[in-house]
Amino acid sequence: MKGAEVISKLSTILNGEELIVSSNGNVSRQVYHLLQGDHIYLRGSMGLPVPIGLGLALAQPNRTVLVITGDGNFLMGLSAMTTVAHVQPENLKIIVLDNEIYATTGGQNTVSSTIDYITMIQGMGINNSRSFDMSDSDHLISEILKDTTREQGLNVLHLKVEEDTIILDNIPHHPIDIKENFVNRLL
Ligand SMILES: Cc1ncc(C[n+]2csc(CCOP(=O)(O)OP(=O)(O)O)c2C)c(N)n1
Ligand SMILES: [Mg+2]
Repeated sequence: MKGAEVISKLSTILNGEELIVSSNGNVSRQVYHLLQGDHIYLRGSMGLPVPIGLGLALAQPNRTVLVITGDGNFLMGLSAMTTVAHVQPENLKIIVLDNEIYATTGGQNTVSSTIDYITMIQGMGINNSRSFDMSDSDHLISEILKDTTREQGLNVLHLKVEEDTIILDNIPHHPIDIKENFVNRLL
């Protein structure tokens, strides 16, 4: 299963009220096309989906904040996970789509293949984290995604996914317009 297929499944599970922060590159482009809505689609700013998701979750405690991030982005912003673990925002859910590469920029390897994500995340103090290898099996993806997005409390879902072969074009909106549309949604 590829990251795009996971995101496509999410479209049948989310209720439309969630505030989504998607990582720059192909992931935000996939979220833009497959989930739609006035969400935060990062462009250029690699490593920031978790820090932005953390701030948003604290500022909007009554909304579910869903971070959808590639592995390269997650690892680049890893230090923010220590703050997430410390603060434990109840309304924050993080999905890591781990294809073990920087797919957007040509498929260079990330260091994901040698990282035990769950040990690392638990070591920070986040108990509610799960990992599934979707690269050779679909497992029960709908159930897994329902659990992650609807369960009470902070949780992190790490999914090994197959390499995306289709790299989408840039989102046809300026970052300022993306931000304004998102902010208007909160008013
Ligand atoms: C600081 C910084 N370094 C590099 C880039 C170029 N860049 C854009 S997307 C991307 C890859 C992101 O990888 P990942 O989060 O794993 O997503 P994938 O492309 O695999 O879907 C890179 C290296 C950037 N935008 N900013
Ligand atoms: Mg990746």
